Amino acid sequence: MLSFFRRKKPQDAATPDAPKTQHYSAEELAAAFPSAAPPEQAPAAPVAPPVAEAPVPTAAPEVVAPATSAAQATPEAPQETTAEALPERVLAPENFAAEAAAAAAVLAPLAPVIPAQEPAAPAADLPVLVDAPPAPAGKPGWRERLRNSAFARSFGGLFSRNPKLDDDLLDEIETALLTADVGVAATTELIADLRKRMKAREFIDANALLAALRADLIAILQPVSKPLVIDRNAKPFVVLTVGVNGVGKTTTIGKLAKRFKDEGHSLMLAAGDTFRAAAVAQLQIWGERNGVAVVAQGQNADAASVAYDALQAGKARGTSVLIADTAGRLHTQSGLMNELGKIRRVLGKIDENAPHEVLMVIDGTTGQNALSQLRQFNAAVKVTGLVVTKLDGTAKGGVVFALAREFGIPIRFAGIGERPEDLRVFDPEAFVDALLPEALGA
Ligand SMILES: Nc1nc2c(ncn2[C@@H]2O[C@H](COP(=O)(O)OP(=O)(O)OP(=O)(O)O)[C@@H](O)[C@H]2O)c(=O)[nH]1
Ligand SMILES: [Mg+2]
Repeated sequence: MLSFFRRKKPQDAATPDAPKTQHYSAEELAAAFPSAAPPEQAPAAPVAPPVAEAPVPTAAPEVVAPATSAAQATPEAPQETTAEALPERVLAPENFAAEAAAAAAVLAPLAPVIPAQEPAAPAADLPVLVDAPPAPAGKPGWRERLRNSAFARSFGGLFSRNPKLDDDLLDEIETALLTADVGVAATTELIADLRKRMKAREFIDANALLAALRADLIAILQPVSKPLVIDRNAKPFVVLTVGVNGVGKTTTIGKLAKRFKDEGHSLMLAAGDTFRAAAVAQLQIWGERNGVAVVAQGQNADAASVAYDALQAGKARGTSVLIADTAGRLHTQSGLMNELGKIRRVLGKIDENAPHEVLMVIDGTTGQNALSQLRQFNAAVKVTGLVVTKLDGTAKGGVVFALAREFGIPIRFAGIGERPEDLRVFDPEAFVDALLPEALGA
């Protein structure tokens, strides 16, 4: 079975305002990532005068096709790929070369096509295949992946140490919630509710109190449990991904691409992280794996221009979903935050409803800082949905409750591992069940 991708960790990420200009040759890339063939360049389109309304018509995008034989092209028969169907090596749909040529033709009038850049990426930036199975479906998968969370660990021996219904038990629960990053406001409310009900003798034992806490936690998350619905009339439905460095934006795009393809959507990706050549290469590899066209202009291109070109191409082709990547940026850097506003405005010139979803990716290990991240991104670009990643491993998990309570922004997906199948539609019951199993009170 094929699977997925690990790369540098957030703490390794360079500061977003420092230009990242490291280049690698195709040979270095091939050595670092043997299963990914270098992307083919779409046929060069003729040079045409720039279009007046194009926001920043610098260089035309290249639509990068996965390495697939043009002779095998069957344009009208998109191939569905599932994880089970994927062989060990990179796959692409048979019709890809024809699709890429069609996209190149659409993009031709926009501006000159720049020569193909060799995918230049440090090995650490590329998704690496690792041999690990996806988490099982449903609640068992969530339990398996979240069992090491700080939340689950702080509650581990709590009920066996405090089997009696008393203030000590409540104090311990309060400390555990705060330690797990649930936040002061939500914790205070939860404890006040439990205390009131305990005094009213509503609980016959500690187990009953645990059941009430689980229900209260689920109730905090229910209002934000609103799955992302693709409007099939949008053509394309534009998803703009944003977030600070290294949170999992590009990986999430790769996982979403597989999900949307499996659901029968036609897709296009826009390589809007133009800070690093490696970021473009990383997205291209995800594109190859999923057989999805990637619109790119290479490193240092204007991100808004890439997004604009991609949306124009997607519209012309009748693509159903366009997902745009952006460079990671610190929420405290106002210049970079303003750039996101520009991307949003430029997309709106083509489709006033675009982007239809501004998906902010948040690293579940971040803790309370996630709140100020979301506050700033929301102010800059109006976030409409969240993805909380890296909830597997040692994430505290509690910040999800704090985010839900303070912002009420829908949590669309949760990342509970690195395989495409490990991006789960957010499920409050499965999440709370994994953090705080019923059996703890037994
Ligand atoms: N364990 C785990 N790792 C994840 C998850 N999502 C992403 N990652 C890892 O997080 C690392 C960073 O992921 P990227 O997708 O490159 O992050 P990014 O936000 O695009 O990073 P920049 O473009 O540098 O801002 C990679 O090693 C991913 O494999 C997840 O849900 N669980
Ligand atoms: Mg990225």
